Amino acid sequence: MSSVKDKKELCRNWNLYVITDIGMAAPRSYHQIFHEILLGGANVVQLRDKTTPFETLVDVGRKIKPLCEEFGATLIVNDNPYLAKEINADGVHLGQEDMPVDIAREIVGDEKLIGLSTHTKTQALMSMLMDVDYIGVGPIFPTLTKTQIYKPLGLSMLGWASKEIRIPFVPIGGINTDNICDVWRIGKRAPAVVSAIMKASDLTAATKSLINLITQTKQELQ
Ligand code: 3NM
Repeated sequence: MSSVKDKKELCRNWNLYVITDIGMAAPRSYHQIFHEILLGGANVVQLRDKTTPFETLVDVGRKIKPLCEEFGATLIVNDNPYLAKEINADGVHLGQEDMPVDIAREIVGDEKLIGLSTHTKTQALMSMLMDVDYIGVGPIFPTLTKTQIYKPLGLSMLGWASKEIRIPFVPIGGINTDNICDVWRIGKRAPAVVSAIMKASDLTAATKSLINLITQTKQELQ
């Protein structure tokens, strides 16, 4: 990746942003989890783990990075720009309470993606003034995956974001097979999911079925 334009283009080509959770997907190893979702066709995957020690995550990252490359998928690391740098991930995703974007940028450099979670219209608008490549917009629906201090935003937020937000964005929070078509119809952006895939018995099949629903919805809108 070289220019800002290339990075934006990459984000715009994402089909389904799958965030991993080793607890939910137990007893699988990280390698198994990533392999299954990459086989399902997701072209952006996130390593999200708030408890495993840094050194262990470095080992994990060094194994999954070549796998993501083999499948041509973008690898994002949650929270920690040092981990993103150490394993040469494609980017880091920050929360509102994490390290400021400018400091993360100094650590990861210009070539990597920086994503930022936003939970209000103000945060989403402010992100356009920051050095971020994409934002998360959520939670759209109630979710049990993350302890939320923010109220669900609802689908109307996505209608607003698709008009007002001029950088790539990813709808997130409570998205599953029941609502992913509405999310695409209104947001027209690849959504991010955790439990809809991590809690499935077959991660590959669950990934394929969400991608198929998005593809069908896109075709209906053409
Ligand atoms: N971030 P699920 S909601 C990691 O609102 C995360 O920024 C959110 O999990 C945000 O797909 C969320 O299982 C959890 O609802 C999404």
